[in-house]
Amino acid sequence: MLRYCLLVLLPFVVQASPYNVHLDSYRWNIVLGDFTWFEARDACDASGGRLAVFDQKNKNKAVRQFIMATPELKEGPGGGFWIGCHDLKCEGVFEWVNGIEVSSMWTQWYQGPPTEQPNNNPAQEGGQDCCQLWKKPQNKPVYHWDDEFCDAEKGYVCEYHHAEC
Ligand SMILES: [Ca+2]
Ligand SMILES: [Ca+2]
Repeated sequence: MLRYCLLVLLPFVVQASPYNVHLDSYRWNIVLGDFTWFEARDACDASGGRLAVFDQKNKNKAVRQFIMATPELKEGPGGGFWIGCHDLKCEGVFEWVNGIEVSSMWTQWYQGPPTEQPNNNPAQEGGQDCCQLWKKPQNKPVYHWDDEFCDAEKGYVCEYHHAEC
């Protein structure tokens, strides 16, 4: 019977990333690999979560510190990790995937909001519209936020929220 159950369940066992961060009723799963922002968003949605929404300092800090303390993540591909914000709807107006405007909450952009950075020129073809925790500065990265080309390939951070009972 046990063998039968295992055989039935086997196709449903998915490879989960071992990099998990817990804080209060939140869990974040950090995935290494080469994914566009859209692929990352869809993967998080399909697994019952969403790309990370770091609208509070303590949530952001827990994940950043975990990445900074984990060599495999620091050496991962893509120079950063996708998180759940973008300015795809309106250039320069970033919003989280839950629809909240980024500038209305706590923020931690790398060296100021992207609109003040020269590499966010909206006239540039396919401007930078998707958010990452950026591996900057290279020698001692702090993983603050940056806008990046959405079709760049890197890992990502999924967020799961469990209702407390
Ligand atoms: Ca943009
Ligand atoms: Ca940028």
